[in-house]
Amino acid sequence: MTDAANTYSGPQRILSGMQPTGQLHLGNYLGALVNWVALQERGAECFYCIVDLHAITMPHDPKALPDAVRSAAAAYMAAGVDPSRSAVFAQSAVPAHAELAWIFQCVARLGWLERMTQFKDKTGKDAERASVGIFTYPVLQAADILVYKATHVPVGEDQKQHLELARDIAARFMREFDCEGAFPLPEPVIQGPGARIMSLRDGTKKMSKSDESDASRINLVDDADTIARKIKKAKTDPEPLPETAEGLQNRPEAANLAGIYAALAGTSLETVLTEFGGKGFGVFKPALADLAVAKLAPISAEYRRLTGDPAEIDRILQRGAERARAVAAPVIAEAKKIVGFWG
Ligand code: AQP
Repeated sequence: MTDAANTYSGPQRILSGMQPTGQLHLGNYLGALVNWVALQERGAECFYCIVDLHAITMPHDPKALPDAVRSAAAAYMAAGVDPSRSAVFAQSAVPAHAELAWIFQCVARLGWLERMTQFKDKTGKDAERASVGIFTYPVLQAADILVYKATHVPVGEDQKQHLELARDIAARFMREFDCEGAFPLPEPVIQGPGARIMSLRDGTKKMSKSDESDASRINLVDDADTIARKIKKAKTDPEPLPETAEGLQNRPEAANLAGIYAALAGTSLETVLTEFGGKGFGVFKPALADLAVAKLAPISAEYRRLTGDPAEIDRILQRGAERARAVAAPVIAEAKKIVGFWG
């Protein structure tokens, strides 16, 4: 991580985004959306985009992409993002993201990107055949953040390394072009027991939209029966829940389910274990299913209502993009001037 000092003195601003690559799930909700809404409620200036430029780094269906963007926007709003307070928009509607990403590609070093674990996880042994876009993905992410001079980025634990890279890029840009204070060094906001939600089928793998098994995740649009069934079938071990968090070591599935309960209840892992320690999964799983249904049913109902009116979602996305473009315009103009572009 960069050890540069943060000399930026502009306003506090929040930026985050998700890929329109499938149904948003409990990991996206507890790891990111809950914090997005909390920051909005605290009165912060928030920019929440649907990162469709990132979505095309992997094979995708162009015909399905616009609806996937609308669906993600509806999920944000169903989870509590209020478009009259927070800008909700598609990344591709603000060209300054791609412009700044190019400048940052010329600042970031190849060796930095080679260390990114998500690239290795997503491409596996097939890295040679991966798109260049998936390799430079974290540079675009740095541009997403810094094109708004965002100071805070609410994300799940998996994005920590990318946030460190964004800080390194900002610091190097300012050093190289002698423009200290031009950009903030953005801080990740990673908090709560929901920061890392794992697959229901394998407690060592993160819950993910692209997991082939739908049983591995709880989608925000799953109905009550589906949620209860997925929790009932979730992988566990034969031991009862322990009374303290230390007892969850080397029990990834038990730790995951207890963590999900804590995050949904808005409480600590210790409190959950005080209540359920010594009890088996035959008792714990139905309690977790009831809690998950109670928390997610209103989100799912609101999502269905919102997706029933795609024209209204488009209007919201247009308004969000206008707000975003207005904030990004002077930042990209300043960055172009700093690197010496003509005009
Ligand atoms: N399992 C998770 N636990 C906690 N937070 C998570 N996030 C994702 N999965 C978990 C957080 O959700 C935000 C949006 O992620 P994304 O859609 O941009 O991409 P991702 O991190 O790659 O999510 P997926 O589900 O794994 O998508 P695919 O399968 O399309 O790659 C981020 O803040 C992330 O931390």
